[in-house]
Amino acid sequence: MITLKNFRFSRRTIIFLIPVNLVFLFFVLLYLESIPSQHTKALTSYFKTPNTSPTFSTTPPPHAGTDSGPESKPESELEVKPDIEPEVKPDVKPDVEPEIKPEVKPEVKPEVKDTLEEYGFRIQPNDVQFKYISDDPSISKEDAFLKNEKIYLAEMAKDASEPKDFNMHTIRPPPVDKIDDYDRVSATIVSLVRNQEIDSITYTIKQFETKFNSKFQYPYTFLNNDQFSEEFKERMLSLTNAQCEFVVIPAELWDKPDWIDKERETTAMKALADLNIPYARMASYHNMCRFYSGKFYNVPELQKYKYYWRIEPDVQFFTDMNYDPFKYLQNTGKKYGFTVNIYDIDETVETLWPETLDFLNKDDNYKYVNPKGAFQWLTYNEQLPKKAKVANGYSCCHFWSNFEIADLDFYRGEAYTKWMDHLEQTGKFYYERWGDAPVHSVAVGLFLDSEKEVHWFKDIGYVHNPYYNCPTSPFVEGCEAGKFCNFAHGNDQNCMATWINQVGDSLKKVW
Ligand SMILES: Nc1nc2c(ncn2[C@@H]2O[C@H](COP(=O)(O)OP(=O)(O)O)[C@@H](O)[C@H]2O)c(=O)[nH]1
Ligand SMILES: [Mg+2]
Repeated sequence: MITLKNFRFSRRTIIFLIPVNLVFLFFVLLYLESIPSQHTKALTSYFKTPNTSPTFSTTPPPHAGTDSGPESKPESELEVKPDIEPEVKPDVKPDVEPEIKPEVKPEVKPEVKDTLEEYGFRIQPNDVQFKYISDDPSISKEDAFLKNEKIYLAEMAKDASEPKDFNMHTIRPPPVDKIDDYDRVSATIVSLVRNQEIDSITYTIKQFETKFNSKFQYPYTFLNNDQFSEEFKERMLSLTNAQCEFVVIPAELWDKPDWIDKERETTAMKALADLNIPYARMASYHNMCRFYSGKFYNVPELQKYKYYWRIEPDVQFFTDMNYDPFKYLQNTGKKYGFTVNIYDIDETVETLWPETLDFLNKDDNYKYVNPKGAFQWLTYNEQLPKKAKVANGYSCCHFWSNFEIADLDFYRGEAYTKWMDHLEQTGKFYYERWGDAPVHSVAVGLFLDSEKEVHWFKDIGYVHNPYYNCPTSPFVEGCEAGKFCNFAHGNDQNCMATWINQVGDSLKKVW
């Protein structure tokens, strides 16, 4: 029988049992410890499941509250569980870049009222005004002219080989054998022309091809209010390897509207003719001006293009172009490019400026005015003060639109479209003789940033008789640097110095 004595553990048994117990105890403790952390893990994985709310959900899992343990705690406590991290949403950017709205608000000056006296403009709802601020109010027109001529000649004496504000090496012409593969911008060379101008447009295109387009082969769009003759088409096709489109302008974009008052028109034409205003009585010239002002960018065949270069019969190009000016505009964000800057005949635009101000002071149209506009250039009145007087505050300075390289979307935009609707309903393309050049220029001066969006193609030597842009440049041949007019008495028609003053130091970044 087993006696108590017999039951006593032998020393060997005790030595064996101690580690066994310790191991058992260890596992028991480990198990007890593991219970809450498993619950926590379950809860954590619930909150991290992909279909839960993107923000940290306070909704307990379906089984919460039925079990004992952490899940049955109040929701507020669940919310602050330290090891439950809210789902971190990856920084997913929307596919569509957020639209960057152009700044249309006027610069905020401490005293808005002072801007008219200090800076020459006030741009507020139903209160848009412009005023020329002179630094020498008593200057005579003769002295103003001499001062401006000096500014112009000094500027033209500087080298103007190429613009400096862009890496021109990236927009060079393609190698001759790669021209078919050239990655062209959406652009066309535009010319409104009549069949009888076949020789004078041939003269233009021959040079234009030599100096520029044979290297790039941008397509031509010839526009006419009549059918182009076969002879005309064949001749143009023989001058270029580029594509040519011959377009008859739809009558509604060309013809004078029916509602124009014939009597008023005839009286106005006679009044202008009496002043020896060129083309005063020429109905087709009025149509042309209206078409180039407010219609040409709506021609169906031009819808596929964003940029255009306008050329005219009988002009001359003097610069051997070694870069793509459309790509230059596109890459710099510029919208309007010009070469010649002159005064218009004031009697032809007597009410263009007042009508424009009427528009800007209507509804919320003030918002279309770009606070960086060329207001001082638009209102300058010292060199030819009679101009600004007759034109009711408009200097008559304008970019000569027989040369233009520009962005068609500028005209297609809201500001230009609405303003053009306003001008159109006045009928004054017929009751006065508003030209497309002052019309484009007033819009450029009001709606664009004069320093960033308007470009003087100073490097492009050009003449439309009698006015020149002739730069100092190794790429120019055939004109005299700095020459402005074929007749000395026409030099006072130059408005470029006012533009140079307007854009100030920004010109130094380009030239
Ligand atoms: N198809 C067509 N083109 C015209 C008409 N009148 C003018 N043009 C063109 O419009 C542009 C400006 O006319 P232009 O006579 O040169 O005017 P200016 O430069 O102001 O003297 C030129 O390209 C002309 O060929 C017209 O009645 N029909
Ligand atoms: Mg012309």
